[in-house]
Amino acid sequence: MSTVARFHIDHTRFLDPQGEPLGPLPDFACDPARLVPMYRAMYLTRSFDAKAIALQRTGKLGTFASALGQEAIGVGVASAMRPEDALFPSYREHAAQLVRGVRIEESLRYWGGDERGSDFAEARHDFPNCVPIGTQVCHAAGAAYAFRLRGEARAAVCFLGDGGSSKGDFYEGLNFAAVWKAPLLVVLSNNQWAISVPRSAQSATATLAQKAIAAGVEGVQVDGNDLVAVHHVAREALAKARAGGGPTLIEAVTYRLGDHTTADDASRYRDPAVVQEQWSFEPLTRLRNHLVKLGAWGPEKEEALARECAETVNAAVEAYLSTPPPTTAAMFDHLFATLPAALAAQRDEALRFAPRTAGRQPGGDHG
Ligand SMILES: Cc1ncc(C[n+]2csc(CCOP(=O)(O)OP(=O)(O)O)c2C)c(N)n1
Ligand SMILES: [Mg+2]
Repeated sequence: MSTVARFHIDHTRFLDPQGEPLGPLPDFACDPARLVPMYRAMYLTRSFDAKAIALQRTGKLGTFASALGQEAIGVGVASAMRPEDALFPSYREHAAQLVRGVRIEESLRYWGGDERGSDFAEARHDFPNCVPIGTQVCHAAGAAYAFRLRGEARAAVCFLGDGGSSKGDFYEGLNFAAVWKAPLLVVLSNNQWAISVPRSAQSATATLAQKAIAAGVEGVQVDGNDLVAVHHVAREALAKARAGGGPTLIEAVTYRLGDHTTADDASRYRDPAVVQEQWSFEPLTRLRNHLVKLGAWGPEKEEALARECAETVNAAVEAYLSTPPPTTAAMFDHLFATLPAALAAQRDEALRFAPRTAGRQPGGDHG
């Protein structure tokens, strides 16, 4: 008998949970001009998140999926992307979307059930939120292959969750991306939960990163609450992709500090003591402590940032709430060049009821 294949999975972490360097840091991690914008983006994401939940609770927004505790992943990865790259997000990646230039009011429109929220004014290359679990891996693999065929030095970046890594679409997308040597980065935000199903009941593998190995894709694991580590591995993976080195899977290990969505109550299936303990690993405090040690941050800057983010978010909420709701016919408008007869009939029927459904009706099923 002989061994025909071996593999290992590396785990990257630069800052410990208190923000202390564990060893030499990459150059960017000692440069406040690079780090402070990423801290600000994480803070804005968290401010937006809290406001969105409050809007849902007061009937002004539909179901919303919070990114609380996962801010370092989206910000670290999106900050490593170039404008011409393309993002394929799940429904929990507004941290990445805000860095890409998606506006808060656009995101609110989307979560308010208004599809115009996905017609981004900036970030024109980016795909809308993907609610069907895992399917975006195939979309991203196809786009990455197209970039390669056209000889463009662009990459497709796709986000999904731990639960999504049990889907066929995940393996199929990775498999083709590997065969095609497509410039694809798949970011697996392992927040330990797929709604109420814990990581241990989803996958028997020691890591989720190793699922890439079966497809011939490089798989790495990173501390998803350490922005420095996330940004570093994403930069390396994207440089490799652009240089023709093929796809990478990054498993970013984190913890979902909030409910699955506003339609969920996680206290029914999680021990609050465990959630409380996970707060000591959360990413904002970790990066802030590091910035303070660099002499780049302090209480005054923190207070100013809090005020600024509140103003930005409140202005976006105003813009969202003053947007006239979409027409009843809008849901049929962008499906087909010529609407098939069955849908045309549904459209006519919907219009007959239109007066009764006038006014803002936040909704949308994100289950
Ligand atoms: C194809 C499909 N099946 C089931 C669902 C219902 N669903 C919504 S979220 C979710 C769990 C996803 O968990 P994970 O991939 O870990 O992402 P997270 O929500 O934790 O970010 C499921 C099963 C869906 N949206 N799409
Ligand atoms: Mg999950």
